[in-house]
Amino acid sequence: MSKPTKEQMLFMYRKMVEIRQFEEAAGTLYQSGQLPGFLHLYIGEEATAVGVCTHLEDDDYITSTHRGHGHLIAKGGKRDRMMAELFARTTGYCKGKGGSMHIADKETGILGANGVVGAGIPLAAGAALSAKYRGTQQIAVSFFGDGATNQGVFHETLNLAAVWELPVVFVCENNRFGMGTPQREHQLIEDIAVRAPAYDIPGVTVDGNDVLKVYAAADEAVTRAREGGGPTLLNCDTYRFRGHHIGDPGTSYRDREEVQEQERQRDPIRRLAQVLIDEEEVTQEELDALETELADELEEALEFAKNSPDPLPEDALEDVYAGSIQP
Ligand SMILES: Cc1ncc(C[n+]2csc(CCOP(=O)(O)OP(=O)(O)O)c2C)c(N)n1
Repeated sequence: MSKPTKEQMLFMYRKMVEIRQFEEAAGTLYQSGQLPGFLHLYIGEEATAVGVCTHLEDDDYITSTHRGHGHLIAKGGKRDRMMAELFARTTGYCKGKGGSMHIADKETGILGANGVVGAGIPLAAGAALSAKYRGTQQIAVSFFGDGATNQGVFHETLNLAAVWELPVVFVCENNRFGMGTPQREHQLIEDIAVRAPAYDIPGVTVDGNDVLKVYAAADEAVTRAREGGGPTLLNCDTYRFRGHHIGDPGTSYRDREEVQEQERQRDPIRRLAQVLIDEEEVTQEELDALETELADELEEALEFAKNSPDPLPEDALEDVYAGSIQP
């Protein structure tokens, strides 16, 4: 099993904390009425995005979901421009026109969060096909949930990506629920990796809340894709600590005790902190200092977002790709 260096582990810790802080702040801002739009929090699932994206180069691609902030930060998205997008300001990644579910940035290979469940899966395959056609070393990664694996587009894409040996990694984040529906009520399989042999590609399941396990499994999948070996389905067993969206308390379809148990036992940030302290001679004080530094940086990101201008009404006519009928 490939093991990251201490520096890589600290980098992954930093990224997971960046995501957690961003999400907690976004949740508070939304609930106090300061953010327009909608919000799906990723709290508890940070290890998946970070364990995978740590292997990616700047010019590799990712496609994301409605629960996308974690993927974007892990791939290099900046919290100030993301926060500005949530505030619908002109300095946001989409000039305030996209919001939480549509953040995209071609400079960092982020081909978009996506409000359509499963829609990022074929987009990643398309990006991988383009990389293969152009003969580059780039790969594409698609993140999606357990619910998305019931979509036809998941099956069609895995089939074609396998046939064409595309440089793509399919990363399922099985957080055990599709909205308020527990996994056992929307599919009879428990281990989603069993869907991979149907397309004759490797399927691997890991503890998605253990960033070191995700890192090791992603290493193999990314290397395989980059070296021309074709796609892998990487299934990360994780858990959503919060409701499906910001307005969902998340308690009507699961026991409060179950959530508390998951938070106690499987918090990916606390688990990595323990490893750093036990095995890498990092102190709690050093981790606290890092968190303070990142909290200060987030404060600056917030100030940047709040002080950025709103779009003007006429900006709605820019960046429109549909043709218009002139009278
Ligand atoms: C094509 C489509 N169908 C339905 C929805 C409504 N919807 C939004 S999120 C969601 C559940 C998705 O579950 P999953 O893929 O497991 O992702 P998770 O929310 O658990 O991260 C559904 C059904 C949608 N956005 N798009």
